[in-house]
Amino acid sequence: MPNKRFVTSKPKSSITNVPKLGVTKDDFIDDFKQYYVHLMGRDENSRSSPFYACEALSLSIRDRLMERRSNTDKTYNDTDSRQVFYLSMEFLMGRTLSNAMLNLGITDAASQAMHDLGIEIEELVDRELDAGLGNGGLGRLAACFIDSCATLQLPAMGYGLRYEYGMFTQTVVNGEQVEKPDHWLRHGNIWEVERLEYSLRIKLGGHTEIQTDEQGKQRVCWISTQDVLAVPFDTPVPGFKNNTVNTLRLWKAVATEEFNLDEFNAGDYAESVAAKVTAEHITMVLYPNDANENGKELRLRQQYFLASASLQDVLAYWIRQHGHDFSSFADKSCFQLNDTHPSIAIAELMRLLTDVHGLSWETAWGITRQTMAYTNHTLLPEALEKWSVKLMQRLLPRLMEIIFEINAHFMSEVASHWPGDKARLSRMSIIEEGAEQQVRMAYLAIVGSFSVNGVARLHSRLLQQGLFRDFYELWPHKFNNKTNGVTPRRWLASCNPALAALITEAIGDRWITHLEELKKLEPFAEDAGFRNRWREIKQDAKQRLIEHKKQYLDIHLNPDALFDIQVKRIHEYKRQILNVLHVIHLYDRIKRGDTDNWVPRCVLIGGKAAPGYAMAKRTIKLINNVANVINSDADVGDSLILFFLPDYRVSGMEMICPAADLSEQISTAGKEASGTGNMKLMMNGALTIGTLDGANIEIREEVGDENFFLFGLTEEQIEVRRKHYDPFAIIDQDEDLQRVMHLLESGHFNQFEPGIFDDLIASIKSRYDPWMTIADFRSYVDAQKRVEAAYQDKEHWTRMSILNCANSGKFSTDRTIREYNRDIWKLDSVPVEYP
Ligand code: 26W
Repeated sequence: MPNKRFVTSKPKSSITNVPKLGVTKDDFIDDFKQYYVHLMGRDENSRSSPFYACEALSLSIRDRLMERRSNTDKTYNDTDSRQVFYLSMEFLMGRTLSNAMLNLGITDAASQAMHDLGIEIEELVDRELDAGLGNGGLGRLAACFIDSCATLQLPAMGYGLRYEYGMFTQTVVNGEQVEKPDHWLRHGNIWEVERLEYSLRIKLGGHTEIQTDEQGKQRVCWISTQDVLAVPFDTPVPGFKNNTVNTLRLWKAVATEEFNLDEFNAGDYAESVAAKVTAEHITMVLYPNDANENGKELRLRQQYFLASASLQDVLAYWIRQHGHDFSSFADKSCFQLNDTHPSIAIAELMRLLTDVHGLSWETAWGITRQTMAYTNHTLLPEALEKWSVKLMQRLLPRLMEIIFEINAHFMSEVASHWPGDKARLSRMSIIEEGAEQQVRMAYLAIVGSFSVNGVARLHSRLLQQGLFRDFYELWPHKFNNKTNGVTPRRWLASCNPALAALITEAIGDRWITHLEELKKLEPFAEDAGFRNRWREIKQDAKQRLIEHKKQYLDIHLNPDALFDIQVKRIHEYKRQILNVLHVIHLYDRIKRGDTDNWVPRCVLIGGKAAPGYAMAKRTIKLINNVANVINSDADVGDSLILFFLPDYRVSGMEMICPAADLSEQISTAGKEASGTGNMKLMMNGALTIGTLDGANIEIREEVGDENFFLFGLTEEQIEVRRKHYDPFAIIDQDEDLQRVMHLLESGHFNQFEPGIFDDLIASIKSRYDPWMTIADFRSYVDAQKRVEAAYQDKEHWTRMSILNCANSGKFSTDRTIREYNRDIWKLDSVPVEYP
């Protein structure tokens, strides 16, 4: 007999059937007060804390998101739609509030509500901490992708890790980078919802055993593991004014409730509790390396934790919907792997389908190869992930067995395609032989998936002809290109409202979701009145950037100068040093009095260096030292300013790109897979000075050579020149470069710090400098001269600025995602009704 108190009766009304929330100014005022006064217990009349005001507004907006999210979920369930799952170790989301208001179409109502309450909304927006759960391009791309998926009404879900500490914050002390942990969750995170009910168990360690099940079938069992719980936290991802709100699900590692009984009984209570802490380390911190794999065990734990939790989650959902019949699983699901970081998912899906759900190897492999797709983001050999077989055997013994088996099948496929070609077998093997056996994760990713793509046309071609050549010969149909993009909601509509309003006034607002419509701006480049307004908006943005920086930094910038911007991770291949060489050259010209037709410049460089990357850190020191000398030289004055912008991050770029005149995209040709900062700057009317690298090539193609400052060796020329590269001879023949090198080598920028730049100087003077900085110096300086000449003619510069924006339509992630969907995912768009 059930306990009477718990007998359930038929509900009179469903719990989830709550009245719809309004979106007028008055609705926001009511809800704001409700949260501010009742939930937070703050006094309405002494509103001293913008923090709580920000929380109260955000909570009101979150309610609207949640309502639409459950509606969206229900629609996807009811329609049993095919779905894509975007697996990424990084989602660099930045701030949420203003983007959420924009996409919900409530910016005006919410702003007016706050205004009526005596609060300026900009102040609240600026209080929000960045969710910095990524390093750079790859992580931000994931964030732009899920925005576009929601806007295109695609059933897409992001899966990632909920790091307790995101990308470190950077301060500069005595010109050097100092890293501080980014405890971004310290005041909580109101945008997420914990979903304890969907927690999952993740295995680590232990060993495998063959056991016979009730049906007499032999099965591999992975036992004696140390398990960790994966707890999901969901963040809503709204589409642009379309009622779709998708989900980003981030996993947190939590210790299981069990104690290690042996240790406990032996009296090692403290040790057994300490083991719990180890489990929770898994999602403690984001690795701050953007291009150097370092084989750390904790990183492998993170990768497996993400892959296993996400796949188990998808399978559990499948079983709730369809039972244990997996025959149409591949028709309904697709996984996109953001680089090799989550590619252990290929082996994990095999494990789950065979060991746990009892499918045959062949059936499971068929499903895996039809559902997995892999995106490569870099050609740099030092960034290609390899895991030691020994480490994998210890941490993931069952996964290692599966990878060996995948490789055995694959090697026989290669052998039958190229009979007798031993060299080919060893080149293509997923297992690299050598002093220590290693798993080549990129090869596992290619073998286990049906699609392999690069992120810009050149990059994809180089993958096919170079890095993955053998695989391309075997499976040409797998390879494709998907040129990157950025979301125009955040990177134009929201970060540059004045420019967005001018554009909308001229051509209507369809550009926000159909960015190719910006093309209609072209005729306005010939309209003097329009150009004037365009210039004013740029000028205001510069002023705003200056005022903003002044709050935190001792900075003096000249708003009438050309704003010359290079913001991105600090890396030798991105050649921030080439930029500095040019600045030193300009300084030298001023000192020599060679200043006819001078164009005043503010050169702003920002970016983080991986904490273990000595040369990148030394580059930051160089920028700061050169800045110190130049900025304090009375002969220089306002003619030339160099500034290092500390703690460059998503919200930083939102302030910077509206103010940029010139975008520095100066990587060694063939090294930058795509670049996406180049696109944000172009969209906001900056002109590019760049090499034929990554997406620069496509940017130039769109905007035309006459609106782009091209310089430098091509990728082919670089590879030819490399063989007989002689930087000494180049310096010898270039008087300007000699003078620059002399200033550097004489210690002019490090008078009281002798020798600190010796390694850096030696690296660019080396015949083996992989980045060949000296080779491009002359052509870079000449291109910068063309920039100056163009900037002299304000009207013409503005024309070019408008044309850059007008031709940036291709670089919307809406276009990128449409292509992913057309060629790889093949999802139907699923409109969501919101009565
Ligand atoms: C193993 C450590 C590690 C971590 C991250 C290695 C490599 C990475 C990424 C590949 C770094 C990254 O962000 N790559 C960038 O991806 C962008 C999005 O596709 C491209 O636009 C950039 O060109 C590429 O450098």
